[in-house]
Amino acid sequence: MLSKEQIDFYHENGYLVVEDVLSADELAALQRVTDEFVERSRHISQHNEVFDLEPNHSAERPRLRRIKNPIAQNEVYDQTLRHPGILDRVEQLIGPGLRRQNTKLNMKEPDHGSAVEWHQDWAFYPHTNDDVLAVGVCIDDMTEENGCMLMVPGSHKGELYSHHENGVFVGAVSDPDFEPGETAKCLVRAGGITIHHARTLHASTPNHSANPRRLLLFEYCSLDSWPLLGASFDDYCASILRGEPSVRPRVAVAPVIIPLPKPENAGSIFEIQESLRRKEMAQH
Ligand SMILES: O=C(O)CCC(=O)C(=O)O
Repeated sequence: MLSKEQIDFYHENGYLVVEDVLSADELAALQRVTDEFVERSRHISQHNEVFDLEPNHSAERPRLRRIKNPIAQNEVYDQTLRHPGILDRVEQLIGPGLRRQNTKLNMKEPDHGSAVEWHQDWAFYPHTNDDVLAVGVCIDDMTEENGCMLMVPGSHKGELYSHHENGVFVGAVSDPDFEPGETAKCLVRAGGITIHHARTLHASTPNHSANPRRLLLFEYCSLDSWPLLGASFDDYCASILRGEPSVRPRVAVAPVIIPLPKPENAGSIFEIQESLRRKEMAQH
């Protein structure tokens, strides 16, 4: 469970790191399954509904950038989504009751791994209230060298930046004069987790180390937080992890910009951010 200090830290700063959430066996299973996906990607040469590939991916040197919707690809990922050590902690922040939104596994292969530009998840999926957050499960140690996540403390209480350029959603802060100011590095051992509020500004640099950085990301919402872009009742019910459906959305004031229209290649954040002109993190 989270301590009062950890809960206060999250509400004050909009993010939190928790070490040692998974057991050694749970971590080993995640690493094994993820290694198997990298092997499978050798047979793929183009993005598809499961794999998002780095531009220089090849059969000899597989460079997988993302496994899409991992909970549908392997039960080990689905079990991790439902891990009591994660759900108990997330419920302390936005419960009682929980629902999932998207899931994804971002990979940064050694000496490569694409940057993720500054963005707020809220820009991708606005809801009726902002009791919405993402958990990053560290499959490898996350270090400064291999492209750890960077957060802007307190930014979840601030403005929503435009993620549009030339009238199209580009999935990253597009203002050419944007400066993140003070940033915090999330350094976490494998088996630990990061938690960040949907409105917190965050990014990560490429991987400059000899070690992979694989991060399994789960988006969790309170049950009374409904997606503004709509959801069928069946999908809403199927996404519930704890608690009962709530057809009475709680509507709270939060800035919203609808993430439309989407660019042509909208398969993953990496593809969406490719159209961004201002690329800050890729330079690091
Ligand atoms: O993989 C990362 O470093 C951050 C990923 C992220 O923020 C996202 O996919 O929305």
